[in-house]
Amino acid sequence: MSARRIAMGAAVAAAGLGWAGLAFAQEVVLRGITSFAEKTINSRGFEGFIDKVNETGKGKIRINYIGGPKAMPPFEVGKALQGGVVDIANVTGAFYTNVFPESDAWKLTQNSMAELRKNGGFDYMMGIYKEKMNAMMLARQFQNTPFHIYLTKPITKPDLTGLKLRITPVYREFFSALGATVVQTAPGEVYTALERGVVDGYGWPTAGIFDLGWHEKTKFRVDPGFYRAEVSVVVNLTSWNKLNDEQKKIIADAAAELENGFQAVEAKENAADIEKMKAAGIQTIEFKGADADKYLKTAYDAAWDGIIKQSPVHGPKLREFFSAK
Ligand code: 173
Repeated sequence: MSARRIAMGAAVAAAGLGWAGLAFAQEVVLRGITSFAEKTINSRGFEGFIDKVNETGKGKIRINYIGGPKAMPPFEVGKALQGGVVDIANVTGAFYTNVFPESDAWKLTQNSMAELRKNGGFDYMMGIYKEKMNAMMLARQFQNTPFHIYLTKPITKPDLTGLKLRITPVYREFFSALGATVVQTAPGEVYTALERGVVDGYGWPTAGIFDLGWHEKTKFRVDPGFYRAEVSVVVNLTSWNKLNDEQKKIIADAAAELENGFQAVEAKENAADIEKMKAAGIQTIEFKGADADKYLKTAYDAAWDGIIKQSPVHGPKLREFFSAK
């Protein structure tokens, strides 16, 4: 509860619960955080969602936007959400495998979120969210954007032997299977790692490197892309359950609008960044035929093997729900 709410509550009590005061005191304030730099592509959807909630929720519900990685390290957001230190977060599953390892499986979905919400896959995953994080996913933004390997040195085949790459859990098993040495960092450390030559490249989705200045240090993008990036709005269940139906609806409506509307945004952003990379002289290394097949098969097999090893009961179920039929 914010200091202002406590103060208002006290004022309302002193005034003998006047109607206007009571209505004002009922405004609930949720603490919101993003695990990506503010105003960059991975945060903009969430920032629009907050604006929408605060506009339609006036006097009823408000999200207090605390900010991004300057306020909280990205790999701590899941724990903060689990413990109710924050109520609502913009985050990707790879950043909270320290809470439960299955969170990273979203990257392996080959069915749309609309399909997963129908076929039971979403509900199955929400059971794990509830049990292990006391949380629920409200909206997935990215769902048709692959990741790529970005490099400072060229390669000619799907073999990363001798290269040191920056990773998150998204890329660990795959890059390791291709022979790379890997080093995990938050996005905020990638620029310096490239600048100092500590890494020869990194994993990242199709869009976003210009937001972070990484294009200055990047010479190659490897195609095809692999997996599907996931960035979502996740809410603490205790905080959610305290809301009344009207407050829940304001949030749920804004979330549905975000999830359904984001596919047009990501398509446009991805196309724009591919053009910008060309213009910036970033060359494409494209695997074709058997090399491309091997590359993608290694990507999915290595990642599923990793998840199933860590989660022998849920892993195979998720693979069934998430894989293309
Ligand atoms: O590379 C990353 O930091 C990462 O895991 C990620 C996941 C989703 C969107 C953007 C980056």
